[in-house]
Amino acid sequence: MGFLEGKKVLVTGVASNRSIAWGCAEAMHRQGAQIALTYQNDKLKPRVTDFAAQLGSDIALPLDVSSDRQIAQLFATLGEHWDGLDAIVHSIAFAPKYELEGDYVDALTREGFNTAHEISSYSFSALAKASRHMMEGRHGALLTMTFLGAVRAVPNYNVMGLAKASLEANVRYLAASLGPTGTRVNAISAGPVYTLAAAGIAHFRAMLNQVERHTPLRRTVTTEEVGNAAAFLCSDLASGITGDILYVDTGFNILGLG
Ligand code: NAD
Ligand code: 0WE
Repeated sequence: MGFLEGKKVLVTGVASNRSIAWGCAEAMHRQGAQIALTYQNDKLKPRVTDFAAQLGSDIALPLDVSSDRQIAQLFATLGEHWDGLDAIVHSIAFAPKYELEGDYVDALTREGFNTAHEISSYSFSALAKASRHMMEGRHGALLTMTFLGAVRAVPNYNVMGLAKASLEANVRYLAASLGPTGTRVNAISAGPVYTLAAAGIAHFRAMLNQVERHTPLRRTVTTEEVGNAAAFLCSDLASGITGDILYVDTGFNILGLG
């Protein structure tokens, strides 16, 4: 029997079979969780509906986090399927592409800054707020995905690094706020993975190669490994852990020179 048996989990951010969110959904399903997925737009709807079916679920619902109406509607519709919710995986980030190329100060714009923060950080607290009534008093868990660029200046990550720093602070403030209602809030800081979000980034392959050469485990992390850690953090095995950032990055973050 899995350690998420009987838990109802909402997983956002599946766009392909390489998505970190898909690694999370599969791992949590393996541990016995019931899964609901969301899709960002109509183009992704058939694909995500099929992904849900692969996990024995018929719940695939629209969610563009830039829309307050869609956020409210998501939990209204989910409430028609489920009487409560045990966990949410937030695996969503976006900045305009021009922000992720070249020098930070050169690339920076007010609009790029605002979009990165709204889609990548505000959305996590917006989901926490809108789902509160469904999660209260059931040892619930919220989980989001962050990156080392939140705490180090990583070339080209630029304003996304600021948005991830905000997201990590969000984890701590949400943990303090929701802890008394029994809900835990954590993040996984994943090492670089070749997903759709990474495919558009200049020199991403070179960065993966560099990580492989230097990181303690001498390889990059897999979405299955991130998923297994996500399953743990959303389970009662992690009942004493909240407000934390867990590095699942083959050890890269511990390195100094060389
Ligand atoms: P991905 O492209 O598979 O997933 C990104 C998801 O964000 C997509 O499903 C997309 O639909 C969704 N999204 C973007 N804007 C949205 C919006 N307005 N409303 C709703 N959904 C929206 O890429 P991924 O690498 O799996 O990214 C998932 C998370 O993991 C992100 O938060 C990313 O920052 C984080 N992360 C990625 C890496 C990496 O190297 N790939 C490393 C560490 C952390
Ligand atoms: O968080 C991310 C990437 C998130 C992302 C990706 C895109 C590509 C397409 C946000 N917005 C966009 N906008 C687009 O138009 N990662 C952790 C992966 C990533 O992205 C990098 C990285 C790493 C790692 C960008 C530069 C340097 C390193």
